[in-house]
Amino acid sequence: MKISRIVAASALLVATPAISDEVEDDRAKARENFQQADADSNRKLTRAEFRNFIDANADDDIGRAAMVRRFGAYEKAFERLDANNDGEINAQELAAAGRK
Ligand SMILES: [Ca+2]
Ligand SMILES: [Ca+2]
Repeated sequence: MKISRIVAASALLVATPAISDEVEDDRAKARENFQQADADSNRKLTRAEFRNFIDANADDDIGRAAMVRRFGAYEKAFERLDANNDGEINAQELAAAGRK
């Protein structure tokens, strides 16, 4: 168990820089988009704010945002991300989804 975890960690370390840079880049952009979409700056996205967030991410070609936009699946994506069902998406809920 422990060994396989070390092997996995090593595999991450030797991953090509181009790919990890890209991921890091996307994360930074997504963070920026989150802040811009969060109109009232309460660090949570309502459905309307989330829509803007997805559109901005789609423009930047981040994750599955373009697909969500193409299919108009905002509501579905929102429901899936809103883990605690409070009707808003916070940074933790987003991060948890990003790890899946
Ligand atoms: Ca907000
Ligand atoms: Ca929530």
